[in-house]
Amino acid sequence: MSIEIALVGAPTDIGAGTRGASMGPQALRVAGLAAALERRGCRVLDTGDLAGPGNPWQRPVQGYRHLEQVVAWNARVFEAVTAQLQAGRLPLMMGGDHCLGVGSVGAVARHCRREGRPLRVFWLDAHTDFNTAWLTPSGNLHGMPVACLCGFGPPGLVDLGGSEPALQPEALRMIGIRSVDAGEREFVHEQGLDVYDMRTIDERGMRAVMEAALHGLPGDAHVHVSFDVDFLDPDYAPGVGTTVRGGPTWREAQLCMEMLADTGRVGSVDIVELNPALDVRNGTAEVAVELIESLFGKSTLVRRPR
Ligand code: NNH
Ligand code: MN
Ligand code: MN
Ligand code: MN
Repeated sequence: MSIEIALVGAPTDIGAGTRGASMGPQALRVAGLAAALERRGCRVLDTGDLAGPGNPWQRPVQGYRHLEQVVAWNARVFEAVTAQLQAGRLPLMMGGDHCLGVGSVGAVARHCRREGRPLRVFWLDAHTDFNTAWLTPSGNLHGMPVACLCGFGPPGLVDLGGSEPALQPEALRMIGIRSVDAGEREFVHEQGLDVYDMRTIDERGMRAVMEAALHGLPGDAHVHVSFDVDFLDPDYAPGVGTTVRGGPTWREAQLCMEMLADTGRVGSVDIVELNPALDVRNGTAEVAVELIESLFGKSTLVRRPR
């Protein structure tokens, strides 16, 4: 039986420093996300958009901007993603900004723990998102979800799925990194995150990087792909709030997605940080959809040449 994908819209920019990611879910729909997945042979259920607090556009308080609203949104995402996993569907969370990864990955981590399945999270991003209240230069919670998932962050986010941290650093693989804040960098090293930055991709190539990141993946593993659209080079993806030059090209990103698809283990996905207010003719949303097609098995040739 074909897999059934549940699209879960989370239209908010509550954790970002630029407004507009709240329009991401609609832009992905307009770019044809559901039809693309159906072309891959998946059944698609669009569950619509979650509702949550508006963006009051306030300054950070004790290192966090909009903490209360970020907690509320993540609680809803956690609940919705959990419900789809329990129904046997593959949740695809359409953000919204990347603070929503706390709820999404948190729900997946708890589901995997219940089922006794190992989890590996691929964080495709220009940024490591490993800030804390005392390290952050901005207070924006979209720079902190990985730290929160590993147990470093405020109550309401670190304990969303229970008392122990959702993730151990060993479960994470970060690809495409090229912007890490000074204090964040020390903390990334201290916690031993497995980071494949752009220099590594330049030197070894995307293929070797993905082979290393996939190495030892258990046969029964659940793979979660958290795709921050700013992973991509801004030449291909201008429609994000925090562009960073020197990212993967369209083709490098395709290879990354194809190699993830080849595992046959992709069990949940986020598409976040898409900002239609900054996009050009919805082109970034279209690129995101093309990459998701590859993540679900689109390839040029039916059989790989030997
Ligand atoms: N590191 C910066 C911060 O914490 C920027 C984070 N922005 C992102 N992360 N888009 O993916 O403010
Ligand atoms: Mn399951
Ligand atoms: Mn991110
Ligand atoms: Mn990013």
